[in-house]
Amino acid sequence: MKLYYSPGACSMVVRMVLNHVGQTYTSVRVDLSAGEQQSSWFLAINPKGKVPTLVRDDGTILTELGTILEWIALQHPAEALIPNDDDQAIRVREIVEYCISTIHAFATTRIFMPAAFGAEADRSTIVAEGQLRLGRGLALLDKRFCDGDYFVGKLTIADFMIYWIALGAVIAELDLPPAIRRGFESTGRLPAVQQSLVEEGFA
Ligand SMILES: N[C@@H](CCC(=O)N[C@@H](CS)C(=O)NCC(=O)O)C(=O)O
Repeated sequence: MKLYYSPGACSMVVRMVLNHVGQTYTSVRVDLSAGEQQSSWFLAINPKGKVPTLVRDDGTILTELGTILEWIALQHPAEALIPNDDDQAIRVREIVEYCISTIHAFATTRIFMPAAFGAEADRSTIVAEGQLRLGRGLALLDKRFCDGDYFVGKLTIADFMIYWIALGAVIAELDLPPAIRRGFESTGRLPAVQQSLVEEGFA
């Protein structure tokens, strides 16, 4: 299995989950800041020009973060990273989707890749809007978080996703609301997360 990634990008969520389930894989860095995602060699692998991109052992390619996370979880049913309970499972999917298509797409991307949202001259306004949206997203997640360490009360793919969103908030020097902080600390203690931070140059 091969993961195309960029350090600290949303591909890190895939790395954390692969490490957690003990999947062996190699990883290939795509330099987003140099625009390598638009290079012909990478577009030949993923015409969308995005990481994460996962090449499975049979050579077929998976794209879209939520889909990749779900596929890894389905390959490792014993880990129950998508709960067996249907209602919990659908809540996990709902939260992963919200993190990707609302918080990541419109908040963290504004903060960390502001050029995608406008001119250099507007950078501070774009980043401020991203911070506002990230704060709102985290507050919404915080209200729905279980009393325990994990979003639905046990570890699922949603926790790795929320960890990555919260890591972005910490890097952006935003305060984490209380339940999100609790989850960030619990998920952050997992060996797979620690290993991923080292592998992506954060520790
Ligand atoms: N819809 C995609 C979005 C992935 C995405 O936005 N990836 C970012 C890194 S976090 C990326 O590759 N950006 C490069 C670009 O947009 O040029 C998914 O869910 O996988």
